[in-house]
Amino acid sequence: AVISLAACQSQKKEINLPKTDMAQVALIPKPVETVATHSAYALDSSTVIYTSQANPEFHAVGEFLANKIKGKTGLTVNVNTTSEAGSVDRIVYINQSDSDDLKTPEAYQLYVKKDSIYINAKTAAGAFRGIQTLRQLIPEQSNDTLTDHPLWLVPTGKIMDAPRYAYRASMLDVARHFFTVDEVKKYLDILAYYKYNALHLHLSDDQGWRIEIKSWPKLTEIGGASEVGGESGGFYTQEEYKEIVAYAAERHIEIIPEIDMPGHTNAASLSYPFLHAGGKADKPRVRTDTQVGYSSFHTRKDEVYEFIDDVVREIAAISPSPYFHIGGDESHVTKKKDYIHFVEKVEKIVQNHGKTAVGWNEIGQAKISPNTVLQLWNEPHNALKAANNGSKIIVSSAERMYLDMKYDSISEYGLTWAGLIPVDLAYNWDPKTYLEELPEESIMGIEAPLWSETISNSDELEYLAFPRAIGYAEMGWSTAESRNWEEYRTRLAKQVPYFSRMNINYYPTKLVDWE
Ligand code: TNX
Repeated sequence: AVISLAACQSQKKEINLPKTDMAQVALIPKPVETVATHSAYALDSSTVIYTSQANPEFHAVGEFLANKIKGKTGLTVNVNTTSEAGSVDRIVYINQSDSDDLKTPEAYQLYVKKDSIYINAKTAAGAFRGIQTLRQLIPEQSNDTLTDHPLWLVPTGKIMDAPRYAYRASMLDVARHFFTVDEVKKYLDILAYYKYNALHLHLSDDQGWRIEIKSWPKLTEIGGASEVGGESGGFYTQEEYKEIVAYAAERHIEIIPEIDMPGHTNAASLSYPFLHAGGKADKPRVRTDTQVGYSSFHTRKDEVYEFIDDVVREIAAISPSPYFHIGGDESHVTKKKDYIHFVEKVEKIVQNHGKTAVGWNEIGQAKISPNTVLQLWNEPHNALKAANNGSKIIVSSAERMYLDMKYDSISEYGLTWAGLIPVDLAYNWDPKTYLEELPEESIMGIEAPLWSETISNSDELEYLAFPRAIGYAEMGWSTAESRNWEEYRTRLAKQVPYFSRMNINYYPTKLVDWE
């Protein structure tokens, strides 16, 4: 007769579980503390997930886990309902906890015991991060010999974990080349697996405008119809944008919209010529090249600010993020005094719509308010000045973090203006020591931008993003002391089965002995 493991357990017959080592699993980002207890939790269809009942957000985290277990193992695991009568359930509890040990919203505790798993967190976001760790602990291969059906042996032990930085983001430039809703969703899936919590979308640039603005329809009719290289471009309707926001929210990732201005605005000015500065700025025309620094909005016309007010209002209404990114980079044909005037006015517009402004480091030339966030890509002095005035800084060093830089001289896509960024250089530095003068408290977090001049689909996006974005995930989450390239590269090598299963392209750098 066939005897299930559950039945065996109920009859107190122990099967001999092999010795495991939780501390040897290739977890990325590396948790703050891992204590292995060397036994195993046998995952099979008698597992049931229970979540803090009253909280629908925790229930959703449970459903997310059940889905991912299904995808990885094929097992159907119930959430908040028992499995078929008679079997002894092994339970995964996802609990809302107010333990003092959980110090930040994304902190979590994960206990894996022989017959149950506990994930404790203060918030659903914390539980969600914990779920990613559990996903990584579930082996790719089942054990088919211990009993009459396959078991996925999860190593037992405990993990106490919390992020170093509250903000861990990537940016995707959907303006130079448009990326479809599905392509953005796939990127979000991978970012979530490595505990990112924000994706900044660069929604406008000289070559294209990518978000529907109902009060200014030509932005997408005209401005949305082009991209680098001359293909047809594209844009998100507001419904599609909301779909991206909702998909990200299910993964506890925030979408930060950027409308880049006063420079990088050729597509907008082509749609509505009154926006164009004149003077040194190039006359608007369809641009499919990759030049920068030639366009500018007019900074002294009231209609320009009325236009911006409409754009910010419509986007703010569909964007739950507290942040609105106003760009501000490379406005080389805007006079400095006009630029400063513009930034100060647009910052106020953003604030009037209930959002906190974020801008590239050039906005530090203006008198920005202390709650405005500055994204540091190339000018530390502007970041330091803003930080001294109370602003938080997002570290996005072009030389270390630009996902659009080539890995090495033989890599296929990418640019080289900020240097080559091989996978070890990308990983092997620290935001703190990189800019000593910047107090740690001023660093809100890190963001790895992916500009899209040379890429136009998921395969190419993934080639540049992976594996480097995985290193930034660890840089944003794990403690500085726990990071070590030689040890990290062995964990990175073990991500291949995940890449294969999820059909993720990556650059197979020789610096890693891929498995
Ligand atoms: C600089 S970084 C830019 C972008 C380009 C990128 C290419 C920044 C704020 N501006 O307009 O796409 O270089 O690497």
